[in-house]
This record gives sequence, C-alpha cells and structure tokens, in this order.
Amino acid sequence: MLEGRKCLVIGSGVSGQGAVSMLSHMGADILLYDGGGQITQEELEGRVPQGVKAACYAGQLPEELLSRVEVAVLSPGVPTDIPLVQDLKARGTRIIGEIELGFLAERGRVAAITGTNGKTTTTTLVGEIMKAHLGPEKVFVVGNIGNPYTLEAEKTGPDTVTVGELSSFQLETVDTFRPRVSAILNITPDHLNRHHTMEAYVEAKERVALRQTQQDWCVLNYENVYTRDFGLRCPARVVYFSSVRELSEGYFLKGEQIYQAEGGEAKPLLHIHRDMNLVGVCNAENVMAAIAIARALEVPMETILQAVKNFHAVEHRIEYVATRGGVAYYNDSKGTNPDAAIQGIKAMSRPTVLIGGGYDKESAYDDWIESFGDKVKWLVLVGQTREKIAACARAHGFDRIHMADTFEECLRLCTRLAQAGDAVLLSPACASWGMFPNYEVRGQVFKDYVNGLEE
Ligand code: UMA
Repeated sequence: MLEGRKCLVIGSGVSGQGAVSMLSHMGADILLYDGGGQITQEELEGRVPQGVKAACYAGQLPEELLSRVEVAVLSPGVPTDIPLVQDLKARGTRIIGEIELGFLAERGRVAAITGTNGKTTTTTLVGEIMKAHLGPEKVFVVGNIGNPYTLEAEKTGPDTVTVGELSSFQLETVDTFRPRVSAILNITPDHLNRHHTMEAYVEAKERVALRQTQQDWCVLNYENVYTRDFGLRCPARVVYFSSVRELSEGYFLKGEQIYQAEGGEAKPLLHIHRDMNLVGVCNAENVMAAIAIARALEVPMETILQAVKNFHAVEHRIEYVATRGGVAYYNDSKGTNPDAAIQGIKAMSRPTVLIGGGYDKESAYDDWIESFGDKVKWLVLVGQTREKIAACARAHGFDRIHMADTFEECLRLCTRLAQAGDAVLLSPACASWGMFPNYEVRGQVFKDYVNGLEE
C-alpha cells in the first residue's frame, strides 16, 4: 500500500522508530526527521532500527524534499499546527499519525481506550482479561502505555485482540482507525497548551469512535458531561457505566458493590473491597469500563471477574511504596493533571505531605487545591509551575507551602516535614517534562529515594 512511496516520519522517539520499522517492511522510501533541536545527525542515524534504510534529517529538512513527500507520519508529541505540518498539508500531503499507520496492518479485533484519566489502568486490566481468555500470545497491549502500535500491528491475525491506550495526541491524526470497542472513560481539562481549547481536546477524544458503526461498541461514563453527551451522537452502540446512580442498562456502583444491569434487572458482580485490590472510586469506574469492554469482546463474565480479582494497581498510579519512620510513601507520578491528582488525594487516609509541580500544561489548579480539605498538611512545590501553583493555593487560602529547587531537595524536605502517621504523596498535577523524560522516571526516582531511607 505504501510500497515505493516517499514517507516522512516526523519525530524519532519510540513511535517514530516503530513507524520507520513498519514502513520498511512495507517497502516505503523512508525519510526520518527530528526537529527537537537537541538531537545530532549521528544520534538520529543511531535511532534507525538495524538493517533499515532511512534518510535522516536532524533539525533541518531541505525545502526541495518537502514537495516530494507523499505521506507524513506524525509522532504523537508533534503538534499538528507547527509550520512544517501546515506546510505539508498545504501541499496536499497525506498526514497520518503513528496509530493510523499501525491500523493499516491490523488484522484482528481492536479495543481502544481513551479518557483524561484511568486509561493505563483500564488498558492494562483489559489486556489481562483478554490474555486470560485467549492466551498471552494472542493479545497486544499498545499505544500511550509505552508500546508503539506500529511495533505490534504486523503480528496481528484474525484471532488476536489489540488493546490500545490512546491519548488525544494520538487520536488527532487517526483517519480510518475503527476499533471493535472504544471507550472514553472521562474528559476533564488537560493538554490545553497543545489543543488550545476544550472543544478541540474533546473532539480529539471523540475521534476514537469516528469510524465506528452500529456493529461496534462504545463504552462511556454516564457521570461525565462530555461523555454522557457523546452517547447521544456516537455512531456505535453505547454502554454506559456510572459510579453515582443506578442504571437500567450497563454497569453501576451502588454502595460497595458493582452491578450489571440488563433490561432493568441488576445483578451484583463484585465487592470493591473484598474482590478488588485497587483503591478509590476512580478504580471502580476503570473496572466497570474494563468489564464492559471485555463483554463487548464476548469474554465470559466468569473469566472477566477472575481476572479483576487477580489484578493489582499499575506502577506509578497511587502506588504504595513503603513505610519509613511511620510515614507511608505513595507514588502517584502518573497524576500528571489536576483531575488525576485529585483522585490521588481522595485515596489518602492519613494527613498528607503532597509533592506538586512540574511542566506547565496551562492547567487550572483551583479544583485540585480545593480538594486538599484538611488532608494536605504541607504542599511541597518543585518545577516550572511552582510559582503559579503557590499563587493559586494562596488565593484559595492555603499557605502551608514549601518551595524546592530540585526534585532531590523536595524529597528531603518531605521527609523532614512528615511525622509518624502521615503520608507523603507524589501526585504533582503536572507532567514531568523539563525535569524528567517521562513520569515513569520521576516515579522511579521517588521510589529509589524512599527505598533508600532507613527502615
Ligand atoms: N519532536 C519533533 N518535533 C516536534 C516535537 C517532537 O521532531 O514538534 C521529536 C522530539 O525531538 C523527539 C520525538 O519527537 O525526538 C519524540 O516523539 P514523541 O513526543 O511523540 O514521543 P515518543 O517517544 O514517540 O512517545 C510517544 C508518546 N509521547 C507523547 O505523546 C508525548 C508516549 O506517551 C507513548 O508512550 C509512545 O509514543 C508510544 O505510543 C507518553 C506521554 O507522555 C507516555 N503521553 C502523554 C500523556 O500520557 O499525558 C499524551
């Protein structure tokens, strides 16, 4: 399909490398460009997968090449409104994202999960359920979770299932992508520096169902205004879940029990404490979504419930690390936006020393600060957004704030401030960029520090 075609891959991170690899199998004529500024020509060439031929361009792309590019493949981190992409668009070049490229090789069924928060937990859980049902070799867990789709898509077959965690960045550039089951877990403000408006962010998320039909399914949260409303316009058959009210169809949480409702009849499925190893209402929502997705993929309920019972929290998401000197340390490095970080605070049952701050995504911090209540004892701020958050906190009457210049200083400060019986929570409401390459490294640095403290 792309054989012999001049394909420009923009961005040489893991997605770009996956795209180059897949394009080489398709016989495309590959150009790899990285405009990140930091990367040298030699480093870029070193990122081309072994045995693959690709012309590399670090920092600059010769003008005369642009007119010859037939297809441009964007990495998720490349904004669609940068001059290079606009220029290509104006020339009529086909622009696709790395997910769209992966889908060109897809031969099996796909479950695509998006939402502002809960994506990773739900994707991992659906992956575990599908592996229990089909066997691990028949399931591919891909996407924003860290495993590029283009590295797995060619291994798919009629009996495989691909479970994808998809970000708004990735969904912006899908075109023919049509999952058998899609899910939008929730939508709250995030990534506004990239999408500029909430409308554009919501639209990007809704693209997960763009090409679905009445033969497909879309799982939606009834308690989120955006996703509930989308259910009225969605081209697929809709299944709702709710953590607030009883539904006559779908899945709901009542008291501490998750129910399945069919034709007004409700059947209890799981007790959220006795049958689950995950904490918080947000996780009950993730579990309901995962059950709905797996049912739409025709997995027997018994298999689903057993997999849920065996499932433990994913790393970096309200993850208990250790207790040192009577202080419990929690790693919620994945709390990269205010809404996710609110869930982190809600899950704490002790007075909490909270670590906040990081890369500026132009988020509003008001709701997050309001959620502190009496629980947050101290807020220790670090990173680009620290002054902005401090000003917002003071405006909300919260002034138990400390500033740190480095992440290490911030950790030492927390240990000094916390007393036996307290919790220290890393749930920064900001991305890690600027201080760390990603939230995983930030979480790992936190965990290494905690594990290095004396028992
Ligand atoms: N680059 C350019 N031009 C630009 C911007 C970036 O050339 O305008 C270059 C950079 O110099 C760099 C490369 O692009 O060399 C990086 O590409 P990328 O940012 O797309 O990163 P990848 O390594 O390919 O990782 C991406 C996702 N990254 C982002 O969306 C920012 C990863 O999600 C994902 O796991 C991976 O693909 C596999 O699918 C990370 C993420 O932070 C975890 N996601 C955001 C989030 O969860 O909030 C959306």
